Amino acid sequence: MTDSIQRVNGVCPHDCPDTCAWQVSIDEASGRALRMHGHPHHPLTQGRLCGKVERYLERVYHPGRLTTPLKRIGVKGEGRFQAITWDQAISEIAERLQQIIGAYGAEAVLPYSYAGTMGLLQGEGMAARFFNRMGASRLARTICSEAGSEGYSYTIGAAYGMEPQDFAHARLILIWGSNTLTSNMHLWPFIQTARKAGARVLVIDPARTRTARVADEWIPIRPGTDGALALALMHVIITEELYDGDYVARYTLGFEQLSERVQAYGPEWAAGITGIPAGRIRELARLYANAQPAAIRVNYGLQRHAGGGMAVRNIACLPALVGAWRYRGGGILLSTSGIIGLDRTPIQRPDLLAGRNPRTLNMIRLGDALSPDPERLARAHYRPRPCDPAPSPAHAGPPVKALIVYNSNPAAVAPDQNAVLAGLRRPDLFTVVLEHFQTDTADYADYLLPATTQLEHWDLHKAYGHFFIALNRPAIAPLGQALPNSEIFRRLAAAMDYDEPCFRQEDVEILRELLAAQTHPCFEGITWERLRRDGFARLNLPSPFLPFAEGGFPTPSGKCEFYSRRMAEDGYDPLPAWIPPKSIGPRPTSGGEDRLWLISPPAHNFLNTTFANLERFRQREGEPLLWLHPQDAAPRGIADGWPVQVRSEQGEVRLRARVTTDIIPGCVLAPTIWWNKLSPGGGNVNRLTDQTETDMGGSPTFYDVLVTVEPWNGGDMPRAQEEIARPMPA
Ligand SMILES: Nc1nc2c(c(=O)[nH]1)N[C@H]1C(S)=C(S)[C@@H](COP(=O)(O)OP(=O)(O)OC[C@H]3O[C@@H](n4cnc5c(=O)[nH]c(N)nc54)[C@H](O)[C@@H]3O)O[C@H]1N2
Ligand SMILES: Nc1nc2c(c(=O)[nH]1)N[C@H]1C(S)=C(S)[C@@H](COP(=O)(O)OP(=O)(O)OC[C@H]3O[C@@H](n4cnc5c(=O)[nH]c(N)nc54)[C@H](O)[C@@H]3O)O[C@H]1N2
Ligand code: SF4
Ligand SMILES: [Mo]
Repeated sequence: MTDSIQRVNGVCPHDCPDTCAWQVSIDEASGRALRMHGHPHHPLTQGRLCGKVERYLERVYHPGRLTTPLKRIGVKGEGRFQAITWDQAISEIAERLQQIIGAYGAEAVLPYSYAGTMGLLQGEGMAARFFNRMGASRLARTICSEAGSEGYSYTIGAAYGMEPQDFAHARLILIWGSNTLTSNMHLWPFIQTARKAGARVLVIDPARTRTARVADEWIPIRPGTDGALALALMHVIITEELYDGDYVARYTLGFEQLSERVQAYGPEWAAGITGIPAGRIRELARLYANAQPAAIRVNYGLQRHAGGGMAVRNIACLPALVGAWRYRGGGILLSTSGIIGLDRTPIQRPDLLAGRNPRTLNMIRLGDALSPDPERLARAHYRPRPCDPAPSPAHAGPPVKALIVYNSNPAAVAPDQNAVLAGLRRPDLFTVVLEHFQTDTADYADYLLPATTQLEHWDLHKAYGHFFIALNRPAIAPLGQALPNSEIFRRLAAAMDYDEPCFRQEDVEILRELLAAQTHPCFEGITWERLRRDGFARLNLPSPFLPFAEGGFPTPSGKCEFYSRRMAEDGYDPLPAWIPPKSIGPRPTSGGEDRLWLISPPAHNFLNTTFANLERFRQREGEPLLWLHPQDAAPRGIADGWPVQVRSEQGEVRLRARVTTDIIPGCVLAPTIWWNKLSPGGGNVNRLTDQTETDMGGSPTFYDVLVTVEPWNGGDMPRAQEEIARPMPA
């Protein structure tokens, strides 16, 4: 009876550049969702969802979904709760927050959130209003992309570049620090189109990923050394006069200084650092300069190192040097997030701060932020640039007494996990978690509140991997007593006596108002009615989109800045430079030279920790693995499939060895992010990472960690699936 089946337009909320438009088929009689479909008319989605989200209903209807408010009865971390009513939960939370604010000031409250949903409303919408009104500590959302975005923006001016569909017109494609088939699969059809027309696709990565396997060539590189490779490419392009002199003269700043700078950074120098033979670097430079249009897809993998910001800054110079921006199919794509001047003030209402200027804490230093030691709390203050003053412990502000977590799972995703867990265990810390599932973080909550999924609420989305915005309509009724984040914060605001009218606005009203308030020309003609009808719309940008074909960079000079005065003012080297990752420098004595370099990029079947608790996706992924080259396995007496113990200065974990030549010698790779409580030994790889920040933007150095690896001698380690039936204590 097809006539009783309706399709509802929506959009995938997850932290993925593709921001797919979807349709949900609904059985009208029962109100139950039957199937997820990729929107057939969206030019990027092209009717296909990824393997995770095409099975989204298994997540939405999973028996583990939280459906009622819960209050802790066990010890923190144990995860024992009792069901309570919404009225009880809201009034008790509000009362406790009022007490904390009364005793310590509003800065003692810290919101903690990231990109569980990228929605403008269920992300930092009503929540932002609530915390602005309160005057709570602010959170610098640095955990993913800030280093690269900063580095890119110093060179280009803002975080935007090529339109992804234009990769179809490239003759050479460099996939640089991106596992496109895993983390950005809707770009791939355009890359395939280019290949059919003769383009070559090269992948620069320490691992032979599934993307590297199907590319024309894998160029293995040591992690954290991409900045050196880019310098050497510029050296060759300049000394062999392969650059586009006309483009450089018209549209770039600082070519003379750059030429002088790269003299010292020849291919022989870079070979010793990157592990790529000098001859190969020369060939690559010539190929890149001559094969126009050449496109670079650079992703965030290569900026999770101590010099990650500068690495992206260096790479971002390349397209201007060879004039690639002139052509459709030429240029570079890191993110499209900087393209729209989306004005968020109508939804976030910074005016509610009413002149207050609360401190900003860096989310990647949650371990420090939750420490009772004022020196560590001071270190957690957000300090994105060298010129930003470091606060003294005396001025660190009140200790964090309340933590309100939504759209994030810090117990599993944040670096230096032992420090994070020590904080979450603090008996005097009041913790509220809004979630779909009882995550590792939820186990530490005093109150655990059930949130709706994207199928159950309204939202509006912009993308960071293309130029479309999309409207999400609820397809089904909320499960159990679950509520949208917006409604939870609305009720909390009422209980706190925040009586501004903006806390009584309904979701649809907020979104309509947000859209109507946009004055940027790229929103012209994008109305609520149109989005309701079509589901999505391309921003009003020229097509084809050649943003810098004739300069017009959004930098202070209007040019692509090889030399950046702004960098000098902010405390950086104003020219492209080599900033080594911390794992390359002098190694501390404890482990000596037998230490290996750990990277932990996204697992194919999870999205960060989302999906990692669901049987199907865990089965597809197998179990927490450590890729290890035979040359590193043999001297350690490790065979394929053996349990291994991996240690860093921060902590240790148990993983299963996958001995493979898919990873370069000296480097080990652990696909992640697994849940702690579903991992052998009760911890994931973030037990090993630390709170060190990148050179720019105060971002994490997740892929810049030295570890020792040895066989695990605690007897056979149960396979992941057995483990799950019987979670192991930490
Ligand atoms: N399936 C899936 N998709 C995802 C995610 C997920 O968890 N799973 N996560 C989402 C999120 S939050 C993000 S931020 C995005 C992008 O997330 P990214 O972290 O950019 O992920 P990848 O595209 O996998 O690219 C990382 C690649 O960089 C490589 N790499 C690591 N260090 C270096 C280095 O120093 N140099 C070079 N050249 N390569 C290096 C890794 O081996 C890996 O292949 O993906 C999103 N999409
Ligand atoms: N070792 C290592 N660590 C990493 C990375 C890595 O590559 N290696 N990657 C890093 C990166 S790039 C990122 S972006 C971060 C990701 O860190 P997070 O953004 O914390 O990502 P998730 O683990 O997916 O957690 C999101 C949580 O939000 C919940 N959620 C989703 N939608 C909603 C909603 O509408 N309401 C509420 N209340 N909750 C919702 C989900 O159930 C999920 O538990 O992790 C970082 N950590
Ligand atoms: S996770 Fe990414 S690829 Fe999968 S449906 Fe969502 S936006 Fe599309
Ligand atoms: Mo991310």
